Amino acid sequence: MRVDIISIFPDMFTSPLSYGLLKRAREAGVVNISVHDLRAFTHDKHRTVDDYPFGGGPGMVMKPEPVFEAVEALRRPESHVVLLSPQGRLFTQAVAQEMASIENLILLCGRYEGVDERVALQVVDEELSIGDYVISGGEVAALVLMEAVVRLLPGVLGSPLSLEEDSLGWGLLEYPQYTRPAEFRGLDVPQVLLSGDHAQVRLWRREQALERTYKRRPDLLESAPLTADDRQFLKKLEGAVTLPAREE
Ligand code: 6SD
Repeated sequence: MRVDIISIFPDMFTSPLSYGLLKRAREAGVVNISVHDLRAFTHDKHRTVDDYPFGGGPGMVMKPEPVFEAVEALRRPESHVVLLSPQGRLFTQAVAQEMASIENLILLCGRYEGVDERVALQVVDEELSIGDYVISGGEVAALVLMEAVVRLLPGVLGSPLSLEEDSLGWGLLEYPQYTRPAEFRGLDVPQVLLSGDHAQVRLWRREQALERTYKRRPDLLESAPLTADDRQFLKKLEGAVTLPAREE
């Protein structure tokens, strides 16, 4: 996968791309990420990337010319051009899966009050939002997207087992984790985890994941892949809940 990022703050990416999963994936050649300074695509002495909004109002707007030129310089016929913006389609794990099969991604990071609408209309294939909150630019959103997508690329995550476990638990919150010591400040690790009974451990973890999801994010249960046993356990948790039919 090749990713080209266009930003007025290219240095914001240096450190996040140099640690952990993103660093490893880049070193392994699984992903090739290049960050481009939008100002390199200006032609005036001041390297202007913004201007006043037509119609008045507060703040500045990113002017279209540098963005058009940047995308035209970087795009390949098969490139998918994404604008990070609060107006976009919500970026979820399902969208991350979609993105993971794209070969050429161009990520456009907005700043100021946003980009001239003609960019959204003409050069952008889709707008994506990482969530319903406001941040002041697309850079951090682009990094969130890359962390989520790059870990799905073949050869990035370690064992195929962890992928399998992931897909089983997909759509549920994680079960609680413990490590040594077995007792800490009077707090014990649940006995089942010390028992060595792997079937019991598996069952306990599944039920913990279900209970947490039920209590904290009941909305997730609507699309989570649930077994008959899962549904029975949830019914036991609260006799009232009715879950929609499972989709295979
Ligand atoms: C002006 C931006 C770009 C401003 C954003 C994205 C999400 N989910 N919240 N906020 C955002 C992106 C805000 O440039």
